[in-house]
Amino acid sequence: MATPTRPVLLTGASGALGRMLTRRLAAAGWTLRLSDIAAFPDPVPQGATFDAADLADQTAVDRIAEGCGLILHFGGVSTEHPFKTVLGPNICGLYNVYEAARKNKARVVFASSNHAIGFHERTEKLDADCQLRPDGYYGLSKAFGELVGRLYWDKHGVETVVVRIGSSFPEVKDERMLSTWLSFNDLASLMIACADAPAIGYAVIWGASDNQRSFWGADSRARIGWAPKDSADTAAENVRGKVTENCVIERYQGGSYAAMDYSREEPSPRSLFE
Ligand code: 15L
Repeated sequence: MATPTRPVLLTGASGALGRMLTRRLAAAGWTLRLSDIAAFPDPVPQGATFDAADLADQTAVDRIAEGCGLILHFGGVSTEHPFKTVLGPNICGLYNVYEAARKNKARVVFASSNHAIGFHERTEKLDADCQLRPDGYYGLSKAFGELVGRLYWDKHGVETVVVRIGSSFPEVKDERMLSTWLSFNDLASLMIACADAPAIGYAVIWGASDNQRSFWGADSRARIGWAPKDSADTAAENVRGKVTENCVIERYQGGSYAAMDYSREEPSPRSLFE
């Protein structure tokens, strides 16, 4: 593994995934520029600095990204919220991050989410070029972010790896996660592969471990040189029967996010306009 030559900006550093990546990437010898709107709760490791910034503030984003060669963009609202809450960090913030990437000729790894495609049914096996079907305002902002990445590659040559993260937690918590789980080890190794890959262009990868029950199929992982090593399969017995009684949650890949504020009459006719 080559250590990146220019500093690496990690937005969302104070979140659960940001803190985990900080520990691992700093230990790997990376020079990290950490940022978040919230204070960094851990001791800042050697080789790293922390600078608080609001992603909606373009001047602040320009400041934290200056001189960086890689931006791991994990910042912003990370669960379902009203549109107005999502708008600043996840929509304006995305634009600010990509403008900064363009100015600094930086590669971007965009932490997208399965909620960008959450209204696909669980019976479907999706390839990464499937239709975007967001399951809420948060998922909509992730779909927007994926398209910003697409635009900035086509128009400005800014490279992006979109990682459509499933469920990245220390443990598998329910039956859905047998399909969506991404281990911390696999996420960290994916970040390293994204830094190491010689040429990426625009690539979309399912952020999931090697789960037999995965909802997801083909993507660009071979181009990045990444393969997950962990699997949710070993947790199958522990979570057996951990399902809800809500038919919307259980029908769609996005699970509970699809059911939030759901006002369509159920069951919807599958044959129409699907
Ligand atoms: C996400 O995008 C969220 O950030 C995370 O908290 C989980 O809800 C995850 O999706 C999931 O779908 O399990």
